[in-house]
Parts: sequence; C-alpha cells; structure tokens
Amino acid sequence: MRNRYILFVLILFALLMDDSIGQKEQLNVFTWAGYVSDDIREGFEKEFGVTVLVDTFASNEDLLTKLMAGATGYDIIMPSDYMVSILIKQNLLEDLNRDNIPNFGNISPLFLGKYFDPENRYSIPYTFGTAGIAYDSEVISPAPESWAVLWDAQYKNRFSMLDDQRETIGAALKLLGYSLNSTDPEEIRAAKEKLIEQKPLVKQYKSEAEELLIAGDVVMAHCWSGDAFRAIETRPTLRYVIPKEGSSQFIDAVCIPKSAPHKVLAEQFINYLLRPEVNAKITAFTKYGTCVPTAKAFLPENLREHKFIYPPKEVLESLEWLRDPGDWTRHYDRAWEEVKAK
Ligand code: SPD
Repeated sequence: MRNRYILFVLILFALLMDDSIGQKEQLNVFTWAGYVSDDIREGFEKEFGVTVLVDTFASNEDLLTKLMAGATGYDIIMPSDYMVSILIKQNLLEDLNRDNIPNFGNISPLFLGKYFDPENRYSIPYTFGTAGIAYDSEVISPAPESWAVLWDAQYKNRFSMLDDQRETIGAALKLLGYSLNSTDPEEIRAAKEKLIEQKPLVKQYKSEAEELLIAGDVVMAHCWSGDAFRAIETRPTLRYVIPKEGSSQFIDAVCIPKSAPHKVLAEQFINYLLRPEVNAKITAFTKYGTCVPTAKAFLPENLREHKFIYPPKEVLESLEWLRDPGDWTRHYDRAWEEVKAK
C-alpha cells in the first residue's frame, strides 16, 4: 500500500513538471535570425514562469505576408521602421499600454517619435544599424568604396546579396545615384535591370549573410552592420564598409500584433527588454546599437562606441531611412519578382 502511495505521488509530480500538462503560458516571438539570444529568452522564462518560443523571418515582406495571410499565434513581432508604418496602416498592430511598460522611460529620446510611429503608440525600438558590404580584406584589396564592387565580374559566385527586396533594390538605386525611396518608375526599372545584370555573378541571395561569411562560402556580402560585426569576431580578416554612394539605416522595433493571444505577457516582455542589463545583452549578442543609454554601463568598452554601430558623421549623412512607398509598393514588388524569376 505504502509503495503504491509513493508511486502515485511520483506520477503526480512528474505530471506537474510536464509543461504541456502544467499549462505554462507561452510567449510567441517572431523576429529576425540571430536577434533573441537563449540567455534573454531563458531569463524571461525563469522569472515569469512561462515558455518563450522564437520563430524567425528573413525580411519585412515575409513578416507582412504571414500576418496578412492570417498568422495569429504571435505575441511579439520585430518589424523595421517602414514596415511599422505599413502594419499601422493595415491596422495590424495593437496599441501599447505604457502602464505595463514602465521601463519605456529608459529609451533615449533619440530613438523615439520617429516618422513611422510619431508617438510610439505601437512600437518601441529594439536595435539600430545600417546596410553595407562585408568583405575579406585578405582577398579584396584595395578596400571597396562603391556598390560597384558587387557588379565586378572577378567576384563571380563569391558574394551574396541580401534576400530583401527594399534593401537590394535600394543598393542598386544608390549605385545609380537615386533615393532608396524612389517613386519614379524609370528609376525603379533601371535598378531592376541593374540587378538582373548582376544576377549571374551572385552566389546566393541570403539575409543571414553572417553564416556564409563565417563558413568562407563567400568573400563578400551585402549585409547588415551587426551581422558583419558578428562574423568579424570569428573571421578577423573581414571588414565592413558603407559605400560612398550612401546606404540605408534602420531601427528594428518591437510591436504586438492585434491578434496576439498574450498581450499583457507581451508587454511584460517588452518591459523586460528595456531593463538596462537585459538591453545590454541584446547589443552584446546582436552587435547592433542599444536604444537604452544606461545599458552601456553593462557593455564591454568595444561595444560602447564602435564605428560599426556609430558611423562617423560624414557616413551618417549619406544614410537614408527606408519608407513606406505607398501605392508604389507594387512597382518594388514587381521589380523584385522579376529579378528573382530570372
Ligand atoms: N540578423 C539580424 C538582422 C536584422 C536586420 N534588420 C533589418 C533591417 C532591414 N531594413
């Protein structure tokens, strides 16, 4: 009898330890690859007694397509600036309840009130960075200065381009001397032709360029600053440059979709991300900039003022924000489809 009682208690204990039966609340995060570390995820799980599931997308357009197609399970999403505008316009974002986000006050005003969400009703900044070219300085010398290096036939099959329609069409627009946000069909057509001309040289279109750079699969990549910075830690001969014609700068934001199943938990997660010591972990992991100035006290010296994160003034002045092209989106969509179909 006593043995049976012990067995019963053991089974009950095992059942209670099983999350699926214990019904832990689950926070579903949809974000970029390499954006939420295990450390950050596990810290929240432990403190709040929940599980955090992280799923990734490769571009803002992928995120939009999933949300428009009715994906309803996500509590947290991380669109970039111009995509925040689009999601607001599509009525896909939830208003943030600041009462649940007291750490909102930790954000630097420099990253608030931006064009895509002037009152930060729907978004808080996660990181900021730029797009440029990472290259292996032992192979590519002298250092490239222009986007034109990505059209140089000697690097055929040795470089990758971002699998991101606005960024990649943007690189071609910049090479041609146009704005990233051109609404001139002739300019968009010229950028498309440029990318079609380049296509036979491109080894791969991939947004997670860091993997290709580290593996040595490419010697050059159109990529984002933090991803280049991360790759350089493993391959110190890599460098990162923002071409002289200019490039994009971005803020990636944290938002809650209207369809989020766990809105309050999502706000608690946002509040947690804005703690200085947690926010420092975001920069330490992603190698993108922190929007919480007090986080810098928790960062190693080399991440506090690094030029990959804080480009010099003349470079900053050459950067543009991507914006919602409104009705012109279809021109970008069509141009990208044509490039990919070739
Ligand atoms: N590996 C993380 C990449 C995050 C890049 N953000 C993209 C901004 C696009 N404009």
